[in-house]
Amino acid sequence: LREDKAVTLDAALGKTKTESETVLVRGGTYYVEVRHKGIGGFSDLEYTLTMQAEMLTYTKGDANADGSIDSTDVFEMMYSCAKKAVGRTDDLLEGANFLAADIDENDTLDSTDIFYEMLYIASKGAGVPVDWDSIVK
Ligand SMILES: [Ca+2]
Ligand SMILES: [Ca+2]
Repeated sequence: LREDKAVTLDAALGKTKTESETVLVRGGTYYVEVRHKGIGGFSDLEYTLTMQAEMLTYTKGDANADGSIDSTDVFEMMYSCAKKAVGRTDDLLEGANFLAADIDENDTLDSTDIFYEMLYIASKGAGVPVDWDSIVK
């Protein structure tokens, strides 16, 4: 199991229903760990686990999802970074837009992603054959 959990949920015993928060995760294999914190545990407990998944589609680098990768995306990324840096939580890049902006796919939007974005745009503009794999190393 991965140490960094996508989501953790505490549920009460008995006929209860508990819903987790919605989490944004990349495609991959995920595991569910169910455990009881008490002594001895309750291995015969019955539970139902339901998961809902929504597939998000995006184009890497197109942070504002307007169909092109250009300076307006850089602006959106810088604006989101700057707002987050001063503790604001409103109108940050999120969901598919966040995934598109997280160029190096480390689940964080920071100046490194902005650098990669600018390098990609500059290379394209200069007519240099470029793809994300050659940018992100
Ligand atoms: Ca765009
Ligand atoms: Ca990143």
